[in-house]
Amino acid sequence: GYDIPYCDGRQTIVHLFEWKWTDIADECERFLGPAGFCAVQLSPPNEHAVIGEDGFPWWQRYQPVSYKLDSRSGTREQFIDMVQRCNAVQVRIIIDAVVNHMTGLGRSGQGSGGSNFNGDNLDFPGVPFSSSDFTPRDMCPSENGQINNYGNVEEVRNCYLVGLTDLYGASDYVRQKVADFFNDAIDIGVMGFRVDAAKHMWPADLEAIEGKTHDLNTAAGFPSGARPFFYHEVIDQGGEPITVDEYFGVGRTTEFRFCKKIAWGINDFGQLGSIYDPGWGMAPSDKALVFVDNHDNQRGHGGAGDVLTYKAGRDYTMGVSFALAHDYGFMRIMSSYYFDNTDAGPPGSSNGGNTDSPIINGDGSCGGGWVCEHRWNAISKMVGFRNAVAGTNIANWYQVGDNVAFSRGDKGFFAMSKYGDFDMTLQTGMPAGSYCELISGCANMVTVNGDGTAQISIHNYEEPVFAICVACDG
Ligand code: ARE
Ligand code: CA
Repeated sequence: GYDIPYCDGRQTIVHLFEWKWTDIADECERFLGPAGFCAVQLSPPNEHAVIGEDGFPWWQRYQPVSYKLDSRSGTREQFIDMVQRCNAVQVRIIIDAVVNHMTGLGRSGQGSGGSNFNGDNLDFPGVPFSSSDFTPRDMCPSENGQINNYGNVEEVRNCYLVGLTDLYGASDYVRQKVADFFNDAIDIGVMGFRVDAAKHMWPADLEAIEGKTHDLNTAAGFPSGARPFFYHEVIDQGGEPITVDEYFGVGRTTEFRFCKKIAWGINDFGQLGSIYDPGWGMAPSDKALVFVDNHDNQRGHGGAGDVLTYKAGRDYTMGVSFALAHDYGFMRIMSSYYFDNTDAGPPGSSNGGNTDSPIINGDGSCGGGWVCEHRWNAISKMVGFRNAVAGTNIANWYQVGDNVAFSRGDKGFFAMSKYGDFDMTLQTGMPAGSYCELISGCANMVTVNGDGTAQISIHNYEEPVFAICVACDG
């Protein structure tokens, strides 16, 4: 199926939002591989509009001009080199695939790869797409051709999302062009795709496109017959007719309710016990792609509200650590750049639309405007924890007031204390032995007794998190 990542047991994707390909290749080798990451989600790698009048915003990359691999993040050659270098250290590449639409109306000129285009004329010679490749106007029931009412399924899927020229996914030609784009990436060695705005595409069209895709490239280390990994951006928080389960046949879906659940749970630990809430329509674990925040909701775009971000540093550390310790869904970590202006592009971009490389400080943190949440001590250690406990369920649940703890089968034990002040003997479910507490870098050694109990201590206000596991010592 399309819901299985091929990562040799590695359990976490990191979204390196707006990073350049050359920097991602370096990051795979110097950090992501050794830290045990499964994959990197890229910003859209294909040719996009260049929107200088708005200061080269991040969202120009969600306005495709062609499927040439030539974007703000780099050239085709740089893309190929990145895929190869990341694959070589077991870190896979996932593309953010924007295939519901092309640029907005009113946009024209030259894209990031030099192709001409004219949105108003539905003319994208770089593909090429022309007017017959866009959803016929009479199929969109809204008066102005835009999506105004999320309660009308035809409108959501056949009209223009914020003025973006809507591709006609029922057309064989369009399906083939999109599949060609996917296959080009697959043949280079890419593992999977985040399908942008999948709510606005008919599941049958996605099924047809995915059905045309190649198996993953065995020369890149994938098993023979492996299908690409797909997760679909479907913002379903209840209350709309389009629901995530419509997409389970074509892969996983983004689970936006998880963001809220984590934010509410960190606010009130009493709510941490029901993070996965099937009664609210949340996707089952093997269909859910989960995250604490994403590039939209961290800045008030799609699905915002009640979301933790890097701006709430301590709460964010707790939220991501808890999410990584939990057994629900396949996890993606957000890696951001600092922003105040919600339109602002990456560091360096206001100056001509290019991107500065992150600076890696001596202590492993990032500079140069990059937040690098994935390098935060507790978060990166918990990525290792999640790998070590994969396949186990939550057990030995304990939650009293502002403290929570649980085991993952008999393979690991996690605890968190909101104000960094906790001392208690708890059942860990783990074999007797001496364990390195991961977050402290083994400064705290923990003894699990013959009956599975251990003294659990947290005395760290900034990183009030505790984790031990069988297969992650050292
Ligand atoms: C930009 C300008 C617009 C302009 C347009 C066309 O901001 O003013 O009209 O260009 O010229 C991103 C940005 C947009 C940006 C777009 C294209 O967020 O601001 O528009 O790029 O440059 C809905 C969709 C969901 C979508 C969110 C943002 O369902 O798919 O809106 N998310 C993805 C990406 C975005 C990206 C796009 C789609 C487009 O992750 O980064 O947009 O490729 C309720 C509904 C949700 C709805 C939400 C917000 O919660 O349930 O379905 O999300 O409201 O409307
Ligand atoms: Ca559509």
